[in-house]
Amino acid sequence: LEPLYQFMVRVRVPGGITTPEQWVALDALSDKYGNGTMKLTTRQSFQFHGILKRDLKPGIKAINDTLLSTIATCGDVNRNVMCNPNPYQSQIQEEVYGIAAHISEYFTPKTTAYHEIWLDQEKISGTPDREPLYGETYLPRKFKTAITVPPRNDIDVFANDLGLIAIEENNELLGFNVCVGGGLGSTFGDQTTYARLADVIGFVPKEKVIEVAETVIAIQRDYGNRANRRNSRLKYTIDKRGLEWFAEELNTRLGWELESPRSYHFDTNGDKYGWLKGTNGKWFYTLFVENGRVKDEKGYELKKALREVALILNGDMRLTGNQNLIIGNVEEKDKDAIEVILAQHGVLNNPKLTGLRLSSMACVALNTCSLAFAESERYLPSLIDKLDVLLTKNGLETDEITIRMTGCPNGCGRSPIGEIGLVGRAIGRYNLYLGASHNGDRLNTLYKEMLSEEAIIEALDPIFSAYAQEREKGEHFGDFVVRKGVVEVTDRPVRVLSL
Ligand code: SRM
Ligand code: SF4
Repeated sequence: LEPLYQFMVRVRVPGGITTPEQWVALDALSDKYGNGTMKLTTRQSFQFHGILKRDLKPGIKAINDTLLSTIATCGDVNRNVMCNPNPYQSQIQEEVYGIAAHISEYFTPKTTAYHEIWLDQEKISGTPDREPLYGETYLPRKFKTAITVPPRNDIDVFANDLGLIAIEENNELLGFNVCVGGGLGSTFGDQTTYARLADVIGFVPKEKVIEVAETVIAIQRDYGNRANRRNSRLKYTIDKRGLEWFAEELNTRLGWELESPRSYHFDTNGDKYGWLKGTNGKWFYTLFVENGRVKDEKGYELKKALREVALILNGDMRLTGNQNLIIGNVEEKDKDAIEVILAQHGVLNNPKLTGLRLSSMACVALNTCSLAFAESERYLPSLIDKLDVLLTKNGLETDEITIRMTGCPNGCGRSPIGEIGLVGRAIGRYNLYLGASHNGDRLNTLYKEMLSEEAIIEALDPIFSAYAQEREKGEHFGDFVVRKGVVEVTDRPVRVLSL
C-alpha cells in the first residue's frame, strides 16, 4: 500500500492579478483538492497545500481551466514575474504591468511536456522540444525577475536576480534601471552562501527591455555554477567575476551599451492599506492578510468574505508582494457592499492591526516546508501580540516597523530585508537580525543568535524604549539601530555602477 503522499501546488500569476472568476474557482479548488486554505505568497502567487497524489492531476488541470497555470513556478527557469500590483494608480503602472506580463510569457518554457503530462494533451511525435533560451540543460538555478515603479518598492526589487526600476518623465515611461544579482538565501555554517541585494548597472529604454532580460539570463545560463547548486544563483556568478565584467559582457552581447542609471527614490517596501482612488476613477482596497493565509476562523471568516466579494465584484483581485490582497477596480457604487461583506465576516476593524502587524510577513515553514528548522507562519502572530505590548508601552503601536520571519535562512519571507528579521535555527530558537532599511535597499545584520521567545522580547524591549525616546524626526527603526550602533552594517549598500 502506498503512503498517503500530499503535495503543494503553486500557481503562476504574473504581477499577481486575477479575475474574480479565477478567485472563485481557486477558492473552490482549495476546498475540493487542498486543505481548505489558500496561501498568498511573497511573489504574488497562490499556493495550495495538502493536495493528495491522486488529486494532483485533476487539481493542476482545474487551475489551467481557470486560464492560470502552474508551469515554471518551480525549476531552473524564470519564475513568477513580480510587478507593483497597483497599475491603475497611474498610466505608467498600467504599462509596466503589461511589460511584466510580456516578460512572464516570453520566458515561460516552451516545452510541451507539461501539457502532455498534466493536461493529457497529445504527444507531438518526432518534434523534440526546443527551448530557444534555456537549451537542453535549462539554467543553473531558479531565476527571479521583478519590476517596480518608484517610489514604491513593495515587491523588493533588489531581492531578485533581475530587477527593473521604472523610470518616467512627464508621466511617460522611458525605460528601466537594470539591477542584477539579488538573492536572499543562505545556508547556516556555509560562508560561501549569503544574502545579497542587486546592483544597479544601467538604464535601458523600454523598447529594449526584453532583449536585455534575455541577455542577462543567457549570461547566467552560460557562466552560472553548475557544479554546486548552493553557489549557482546569478549573485555568485557576478561576485566571482565582478560587476564590471558582467556589465561589459552584457554590453558586448547586446552590441550596444546600457545608458547610465537614472536617479530614483524608494520610500517603503510595505503596503499602504485601505481605499485608494485610481487615475481611472475606480477604487482599490488593500486588505491585510496575515502571512498570506486565506482561511476561515471563528469570528474572522476571511475566505468566505473574499469569496462573497469576488462573486459581486466587477473588478479584479490583486496579490501584493507582501502577502496581502487588493480588491481592485471597484466601482464607486460597489464600495459599501464590499465593506458590508468584510464587516459581516469580522474582517474589518480588527483591533490587533498595529503598525508592526501590518508590516509583518512570515514564510510557510512548519508543518509543510521540509526545509524549516522552526515555526514561522503559525508562530509570528503570537509573537507580535507580545511585542505589541512593548511597543504600546512606548507609544509606538502605530509605527510601521517591518518584521519578517522565516523558518530557515532561505529567506522566503524576505527576512534579510526586515528592519527586524527572525530566522529559525531550531524549534523555538531564532537568530535576531536588525537594521535593514525601510525601503528594501539595505540588508539587516545578525544581532543575537539562538534566542528563545523570552530572549527575543528581552533583547527588543530596551531597543524599542530607546527608539521611542531618542529617534530623530521621521527616522525609521532600521536606520535608528544602525545610527545608534546597535548593529554595525556589514553589507555594502546597493551599488550603482556609473558608466
Ligand atoms: Fe521559497 C524553497 C516557499 C518565496 C528562497 N520556498 C521553497 C520551498 C519550495 C521549500 C522546498 O524547496 O522544499 C518552500 C515551500 C514551503 C511550503 O510548504 O509551501 C518555499 N518561497 C516560498 C513561499 C511560499 C513563501 C511564502 O510564505 O510566501 C514563496 C513563494 C513564492 C512564489 O510564489 O513563487 C517563496 N523563496 C521565496 C523568496 C522571496 C522572493 O522571491 O521574493 C525567496 C528569497 C529570494 C531568493 O530566491 O533568493 C525564496 N525558497 C527560497 C530558497 C533559497 C534559494 C536560494 O537560491 O538561495 C529555497 C530553497 C531552494 O531553492 O533550494 C526555497
Ligand atoms: Fe521553508 Fe525556509 Fe522557505 Fe521558510 S524560508 S518556506 S522554512 S524554505
